[in-house]
Amino acid sequence: MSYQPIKVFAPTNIALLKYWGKVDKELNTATHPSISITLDHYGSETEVCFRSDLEKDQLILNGKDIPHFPKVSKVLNALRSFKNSSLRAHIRSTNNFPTAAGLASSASGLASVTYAASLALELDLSAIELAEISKQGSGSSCRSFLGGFVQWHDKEDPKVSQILSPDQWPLDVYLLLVSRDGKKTSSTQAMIDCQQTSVFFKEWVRKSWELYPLFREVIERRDFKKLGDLSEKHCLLMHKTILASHPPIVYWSDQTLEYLRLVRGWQREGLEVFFTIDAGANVVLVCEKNSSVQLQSKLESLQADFLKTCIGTGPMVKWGQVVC
Ligand code: 2P0
Repeated sequence: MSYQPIKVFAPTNIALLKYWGKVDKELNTATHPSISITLDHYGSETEVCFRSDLEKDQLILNGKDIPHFPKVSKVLNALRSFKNSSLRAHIRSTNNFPTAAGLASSASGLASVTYAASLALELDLSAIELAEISKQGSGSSCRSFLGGFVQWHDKEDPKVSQILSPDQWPLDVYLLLVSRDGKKTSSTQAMIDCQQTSVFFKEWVRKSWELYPLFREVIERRDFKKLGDLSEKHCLLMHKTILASHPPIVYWSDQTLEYLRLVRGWQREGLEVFFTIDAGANVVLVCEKNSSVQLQSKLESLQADFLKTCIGTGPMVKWGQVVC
Protein backbone atom coordinates (compact mmCIF):
# COMPACT_ATOMS: atom_id res chain seq x y z
CA MET A 1 0.00 0.00 0.00
CA SER A 2 1.34 3.47 -0.76
CA TYR A 3 -0.18 6.90 -0.32
CA GLN A 4 -0.25 10.12 -2.34
CA PRO A 5 2.21 12.83 -1.28
CA ILE A 6 0.72 15.90 0.38
CA LYS A 7 1.94 19.46 0.82
CA VAL A 8 0.58 21.87 3.45
CA PHE A 9 1.34 25.22 5.03
CA ALA A 10 1.06 25.76 8.79
CA PRO A 11 1.57 29.19 10.31
CA THR A 12 3.60 29.98 13.37
CA ASN A 13 1.99 31.48 16.45
CA ILE A 14 3.22 33.97 19.01
CA ALA A 15 2.12 33.49 22.61
CA LEU A 16 0.88 36.47 24.61
CA LEU A 17 0.14 34.36 27.71
CA LYS A 18 3.14 32.07 27.42
CA TYR A 19 3.61 28.32 27.81
CA TRP A 20 6.76 27.66 29.83
CA GLY A 21 6.57 24.58 32.06
CA LYS A 22 5.54 20.94 31.67
CA VAL A 23 3.46 18.66 33.86
CA ASP A 24 4.39 15.68 31.65
CA LYS A 25 7.52 15.85 29.50
CA GLU A 26 6.39 13.07 27.14
CA LEU A 27 2.90 14.37 26.45
CA ASN A 28 3.85 18.06 26.80
CA THR A 29 0.96 18.84 29.10
CA ALA A 30 1.43 22.39 30.38
CA THR A 31 1.67 23.72 33.93
CA HIS A 32 -0.81 26.49 33.02
CA PRO A 33 -2.97 27.70 30.08
CA SER A 34 -1.50 29.77 27.26
CA ILE A 35 -2.97 32.13 24.64
CA SER A 36 -1.43 33.00 21.28
CA ILE A 37 -2.06 34.81 18.04
CA THR A 38 -1.67 32.86 14.82
CA LEU A 39 0.39 34.69 12.20
CA ASP A 40 -0.84 35.19 8.68
CA HIS A 41 1.79 34.00 6.23
CA TYR A 42 4.92 33.14 8.22
CA GLY A 43 5.31 29.47 8.96
CA SER A 44 6.36 26.15 7.48
CA GLU A 45 5.59 24.58 4.13
CA THR A 46 5.92 20.82 4.36
CA GLU A 47 5.62 17.89 1.96
CA VAL A 48 5.13 14.38 3.30
CA CYS A 49 5.20 11.18 1.32
CA PHE A 50 4.88 7.66 2.79
CA ARG A 51 6.92 5.20 0.75
CA SER A 52 7.37 1.44 0.85
CA ASP A 53 10.99 1.68 -0.40
CA LEU A 54 12.29 3.60 2.64
CA GLU A 55 13.92 1.85 5.60
CA LYS A 56 13.66 4.85 7.89
CA ASP A 57 11.96 8.23 8.04
CA GLN A 58 13.81 11.09 6.34
CA LEU A 59 13.63 14.80 7.14
CA ILE A 60 15.05 17.57 4.99
CA LEU A 61 14.66 20.90 6.79
CA ASN A 62 15.47 24.09 4.88
CA GLY A 63 17.40 21.98 2.37
CA LYS A 64 19.52 20.16 5.00
CA ASP A 65 19.34 16.46 5.79
CA ILE A 66 18.52 16.16 9.52
CA PRO A 67 19.92 12.96 11.07
CA HIS A 68 17.83 12.85 14.31
CA PHE A 69 14.37 14.27 14.74
CA PRO A 70 12.74 12.76 17.85
CA LYS A 71 9.88 15.30 17.98
CA VAL A 72 8.86 14.53 14.40
CA SER A 73 9.26 10.76 14.94
CA LYS A 74 6.88 10.91 17.91
CA VAL A 75 4.18 12.49 15.76
CA LEU A 76 4.76 10.12 12.81
CA ASN A 77 4.55 7.07 15.09
CA ALA A 78 1.31 8.32 16.66
CA LEU A 79 -0.24 8.85 13.21
CA ARG A 80 0.99 5.52 11.80
CA SER A 81 -0.58 3.69 14.74
CA PHE A 82 -4.07 4.78 13.54
CA LYS A 83 -3.52 2.73 10.37
CA ASN A 84 -1.20 0.07 11.74
CA SER A 85 1.16 1.26 9.03
CA SER A 86 4.87 0.56 8.95
CA LEU A 87 5.54 2.78 5.90
CA ARG A 88 8.34 5.31 6.38
CA ALA A 89 7.96 8.98 5.54
CA HIS A 90 10.02 11.30 3.37
CA ILE A 91 9.56 14.86 4.67
CA ARG A 92 10.71 18.10 3.12
CA SER A 93 10.03 21.21 5.20
CA THR A 94 10.91 24.86 4.72
CA ASN A 95 10.40 27.79 7.07
CA ASN A 96 9.83 31.19 5.46
CA PHE A 97 11.22 32.97 8.55
CA PRO A 98 14.36 32.40 10.73
CA THR A 99 14.50 28.90 12.23
CA ALA A 100 15.04 28.31 15.98
CA ALA A 101 15.47 32.03 16.63
CA GLY A 102 12.68 32.39 19.18
CA LEU A 103 9.94 32.86 16.62
CA ALA A 104 8.16 29.55 17.25
CA SER A 105 9.53 27.69 14.21
CA SER A 106 9.02 24.39 16.02
CA ALA A 107 5.32 25.28 16.37
CA SER A 108 4.75 25.72 12.63
CA GLY A 109 7.16 22.91 11.78
CA LEU A 110 5.47 20.28 13.93
CA ALA A 111 1.97 21.49 13.05
CA SER A 112 2.76 21.25 9.34
CA VAL A 113 4.31 17.78 9.61
CA THR A 114 1.36 16.49 11.65
CA TYR A 115 -1.18 17.96 9.26
CA ALA A 116 0.57 16.79 6.08
CA ALA A 117 1.33 13.31 7.45
CA SER A 118 -2.26 12.81 8.61
CA LEU A 119 -3.57 13.69 5.13
CA ALA A 120 -0.87 11.62 3.43
CA LEU A 121 -2.03 8.61 5.50
CA GLU A 122 -5.65 9.43 4.54
CA LEU A 123 -6.64 9.93 8.16
CA ASP A 124 -9.73 12.01 8.75
CA LEU A 125 -8.81 13.89 11.93
CA SER A 126 -10.23 17.20 13.15
CA ALA A 127 -8.02 20.22 13.87
CA ILE A 128 -8.52 19.55 17.60
CA GLU A 129 -7.42 15.90 17.24
CA LEU A 130 -4.41 16.93 15.15
CA ALA A 131 -3.48 19.58 17.71
CA GLU A 132 -3.43 16.94 20.46
CA ILE A 133 -1.07 14.71 18.44
CA SER A 134 1.18 17.58 17.36
CA LYS A 135 1.46 18.78 20.97
CA GLN A 136 3.37 15.58 21.82
CA GLY A 137 6.07 16.75 19.39
CA SER A 138 6.08 20.41 20.38
CA GLY A 139 3.72 21.91 22.93
CA SER A 140 3.20 25.27 21.27
CA SER A 141 2.40 23.65 17.89
CA CYS A 142 -1.10 22.73 19.11
CA ARG A 143 -2.07 26.41 18.90
CA SER A 144 -1.10 26.63 15.19
CA PHE A 145 -4.09 24.54 14.07
CA LEU A 146 -6.56 27.39 14.53
CA GLY A 147 -6.53 31.01 13.40
CA GLY A 148 -6.98 34.22 15.37
CA PHE A 149 -6.59 34.26 19.15
CA VAL A 150 -6.13 30.67 20.32
CA GLN A 151 -6.04 29.19 23.78
CA TRP A 152 -4.42 25.95 24.98
CA HIS A 153 -5.84 24.80 28.30
CA ASP A 154 -5.22 21.17 29.29
CA LYS A 155 -8.02 21.20 31.87
CA GLU A 156 -10.72 22.18 29.35
CA ASP A 157 -12.49 20.29 26.59
CA PRO A 158 -11.47 20.92 23.86
CA LYS A 159 -7.95 21.67 25.07
CA VAL A 160 -7.31 23.97 22.12
CA SER A 161 -9.94 26.51 21.11
CA GLN A 162 -10.36 29.78 19.25
CA ILE A 163 -11.20 32.82 21.39
CA LEU A 164 -11.59 35.28 18.48
CA SER A 165 -11.26 34.85 14.73
CA PRO A 166 -8.86 37.17 12.83
CA ASP A 167 -11.87 39.11 11.50
CA GLN A 168 -13.15 39.76 14.99
CA TRP A 169 -9.98 41.58 15.99
CA PRO A 170 -7.57 42.21 13.09
CA LEU A 171 -4.21 43.33 14.45
CA ASP A 172 -0.87 43.84 12.70
CA VAL A 173 2.29 42.09 13.87
CA TYR A 174 5.94 43.06 13.29
CA LEU A 175 8.78 40.60 13.87
CA LEU A 176 11.92 42.59 14.71
CA LEU A 177 14.87 40.43 13.84
CA VAL A 178 17.67 41.11 16.28
CA SER A 179 19.29 37.84 15.29
CA ARG A 180 18.51 35.44 12.46
CA ASP A 181 20.76 32.77 14.02
CA GLY A 182 19.46 29.69 15.83
CA LYS A 183 19.77 29.67 19.62
CA LYS A 184 22.32 27.54 21.48
CA THR A 185 19.91 25.84 23.91
CA SER A 186 16.60 24.47 22.61
CA SER A 187 13.41 25.78 24.22
CA THR A 188 12.57 22.27 25.35
CA GLN A 189 15.81 21.90 27.33
CA ALA A 190 15.73 25.48 28.62
CA MET A 191 12.16 24.99 29.83
CA ILE A 192 13.07 21.81 31.71
CA ASP A 193 16.21 23.38 33.22
CA CYS A 194 14.29 26.49 34.23
CA GLN A 195 11.49 24.46 35.81
CA GLN A 196 14.03 22.49 37.86
CA THR A 197 16.28 25.34 38.97
CA SER A 198 14.61 28.78 38.81
CA VAL A 199 13.66 30.13 42.24
CA PHE A 200 10.81 32.04 40.59
CA PHE A 201 9.24 29.06 38.79
CA LYS A 202 6.43 28.36 41.32
CA GLU A 203 5.49 32.02 41.39
CA TRP A 204 5.53 32.07 37.54
CA VAL A 205 2.97 29.25 37.38
CA ARG A 206 0.79 30.79 40.10
CA LYS A 207 0.84 34.19 38.39
CA SER A 208 0.09 32.67 34.97
CA TRP A 209 -3.06 31.01 36.34
CA GLU A 210 -4.04 34.32 37.96
CA LEU A 211 -3.57 36.25 34.70
CA TYR A 212 -5.37 33.73 32.47
CA PRO A 213 -8.98 34.92 33.16
CA LEU A 214 -7.83 38.54 32.79
CA PHE A 215 -6.33 37.77 29.37
CA ARG A 216 -9.60 36.08 28.35
CA GLU A 217 -11.62 39.07 29.47
CA VAL A 218 -9.53 41.74 27.71
CA ILE A 219 -9.39 39.74 24.48
CA GLU A 220 -13.15 39.22 24.48
CA ARG A 221 -13.61 42.98 25.12
CA ARG A 222 -10.91 43.77 22.50
CA ASP A 223 -9.23 46.12 24.95
CA PHE A 224 -5.90 46.79 23.22
CA LYS A 225 -4.32 48.83 26.03
CA LYS A 226 -5.07 46.22 28.70
CA LEU A 227 -3.99 43.35 26.44
CA GLY A 228 -0.68 45.15 25.88
CA ASP A 229 -0.17 45.66 29.62
CA LEU A 230 -0.90 42.02 30.40
CA SER A 231 1.20 40.66 27.53
CA GLU A 232 4.24 42.75 28.39
CA LYS A 233 3.88 41.87 32.07
CA HIS A 234 3.67 38.13 31.36
CA CYS A 235 6.58 38.25 28.91
CA LEU A 236 8.83 40.07 31.40
CA LEU A 237 7.82 37.64 34.14
CA MET A 238 8.81 34.71 31.90
CA HIS A 239 12.21 36.21 31.09
CA LYS A 240 12.85 37.01 34.76
CA THR A 241 12.00 33.38 35.62
CA ILE A 242 14.26 32.08 32.83
CA LEU A 243 17.13 34.38 33.83
CA ALA A 244 16.98 33.01 37.38
CA SER A 245 17.69 29.46 36.13
CA HIS A 246 20.93 27.89 37.32
CA PRO A 247 23.08 28.29 35.28
CA PRO A 248 21.28 31.43 34.04
CA ILE A 249 19.67 31.38 30.60
CA VAL A 250 19.91 34.73 28.81
CA TYR A 251 17.99 35.18 25.57
CA TRP A 252 18.15 38.95 25.22
CA SER A 253 20.87 40.98 23.56
CA ASP A 254 21.71 44.70 23.83
CA GLN A 255 19.59 45.24 20.71
CA THR A 256 16.60 43.55 22.40
CA LEU A 257 16.81 46.05 25.26
CA GLU A 258 17.27 48.94 22.85
CA TYR A 259 14.04 47.97 21.07
CA LEU A 260 12.17 47.80 24.39
CA ARG A 261 13.45 51.28 25.26
CA LEU A 262 12.26 52.59 21.88
CA VAL A 263 8.84 50.95 22.25
CA ARG A 264 8.40 52.58 25.69
CA GLY A 265 9.16 55.95 24.09
CA TRP A 266 6.65 55.39 21.28
CA GLN A 267 4.01 54.34 23.82
CA ARG A 268 4.62 57.58 25.75
CA GLU A 269 4.06 59.50 22.48
CA GLY A 270 0.66 57.78 22.22
CA LEU A 271 1.41 55.03 19.69
CA GLU A 272 -0.80 52.00 20.36
CA VAL A 273 1.76 49.20 20.27
CA PHE A 274 2.98 46.51 22.65
CA PHE A 275 5.88 44.04 22.66
CA THR A 276 6.40 40.41 23.47
CA ILE A 277 9.54 38.25 23.29
CA ASP A 278 9.68 34.46 23.01
CA ALA A 279 12.64 32.20 23.79
CA GLY A 280 15.13 34.28 21.78
CA ALA A 281 16.44 37.81 21.26
CA ASN A 282 13.89 38.86 18.64
CA VAL A 283 11.12 41.27 19.55
CA VAL A 284 7.51 40.95 18.37
CA LEU A 285 5.38 44.10 18.15
CA VAL A 286 1.59 44.05 17.96
CA CYS A 287 -0.48 47.07 16.96
CA GLU A 288 -3.96 48.11 15.88
CA LYS A 289 -4.38 48.59 12.12
CA ASN A 290 -4.72 52.35 12.54
CA SER A 291 -1.28 52.62 14.19
CA SER A 292 0.47 50.37 11.71
CA VAL A 293 1.58 52.99 9.14
CA GLN A 294 3.16 55.10 11.87
CA LEU A 295 4.89 52.11 13.44
CA GLN A 296 6.18 50.85 10.11
CA SER A 297 7.65 54.25 9.24
CA LYS A 298 9.42 54.37 12.63
CA LEU A 299 10.94 50.93 11.99
CA GLU A 300 11.95 51.92 8.46
CA SER A 301 13.64 55.08 9.69
CA LEU A 302 15.63 52.93 12.15
CA GLN A 303 16.60 50.67 9.23
CA ALA A 304 15.42 47.78 11.41
CA ASP A 305 15.42 44.23 10.01
CA PHE A 306 11.74 43.34 10.32
CA LEU A 307 8.96 41.21 8.85
CA LYS A 308 5.42 42.55 8.74
CA THR A 309 2.35 40.37 9.05
CA CYS A 310 -1.04 40.25 10.72
CA ILE A 311 -3.24 37.77 12.56
CA GLY A 312 -4.07 34.88 10.22
CA THR A 313 -6.58 32.12 9.66
CA GLY A 314 -4.58 28.93 10.27
CA PRO A 315 -3.16 26.03 8.25
CA MET A 316 -4.04 25.15 4.67
CA VAL A 317 -3.50 22.36 2.20
CA LYS A 318 -1.33 23.31 -0.76
CA TRP A 319 -2.18 20.80 -3.41
CA GLY A 320 0.25 20.96 -6.26
CA GLN A 321 3.19 19.27 -7.80
CA VAL A 322 4.90 17.43 -4.99
CA VAL A 323 8.14 15.70 -5.79
CA CYS A 324 9.13 13.09 -3.22
C1 2P0 B 1 5.10 29.71 23.83
N1 2P0 B 1 7.50 29.05 23.93
O1 2P0 B 1 4.06 29.73 24.50
C2 2P0 B 1 6.43 29.69 24.60
C3 2P0 B 1 6.91 31.06 24.91
C4 2P0 B 1 8.71 29.83 23.96
C5 2P0 B 1 8.41 30.97 24.84
O2 2P0 B 1 6.34 27.23 23.49
O3 2P0 B 1 9.29 21.49 24.58
O4 2P0 B 1 9.12 24.55 21.25
O5 2P0 B 1 8.53 21.37 22.20
O6 2P0 B 1 6.87 21.72 24.05
O7 2P0 B 1 6.72 24.39 22.01
C6 2P0 B 1 8.57 27.09 22.90
O8 2P0 B 1 8.45 25.78 23.29
O9 2P0 B 1 8.54 23.50 23.46
C7 2P0 B 1 7.41 27.79 23.47
P1 2P0 B 1 8.28 21.94 23.58
P2 2P0 B 1 8.15 24.52 22.34
O10 2P0 B 1 5.09 29.79 22.58
